[in-house]
Amino acid sequence: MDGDHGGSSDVADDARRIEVLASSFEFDPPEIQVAAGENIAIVLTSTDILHDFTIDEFEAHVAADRGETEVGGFTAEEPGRYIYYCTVAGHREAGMEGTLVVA
Ligand SMILES: [Cu+2]
Repeated sequence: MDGDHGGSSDVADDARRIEVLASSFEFDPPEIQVAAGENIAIVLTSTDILHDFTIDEFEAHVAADRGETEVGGFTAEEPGRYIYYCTVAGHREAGMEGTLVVA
């Protein structure tokens, strides 16, 4: 665990793994599409400093320090468009956001 940025949200056994790269200050990909009700595992790799991937509505959270890869899960229950972002101080403000599309 990485101190302030805490543990990862639980990952379901059948989750679909989606690889995400985090760097200052963007996510690759900037948009992720999933099906409503689908179990997702975000496989987050940081290319530089500590970053995380957070979706408030689904309590999704995973943090990765430089060069690390960590996994965190969520289930997107409701169709819609949601924001994923990095909670490290100043990162979201610097543009570190992406869009989760649940269809
Ligand atoms: Cu960040």
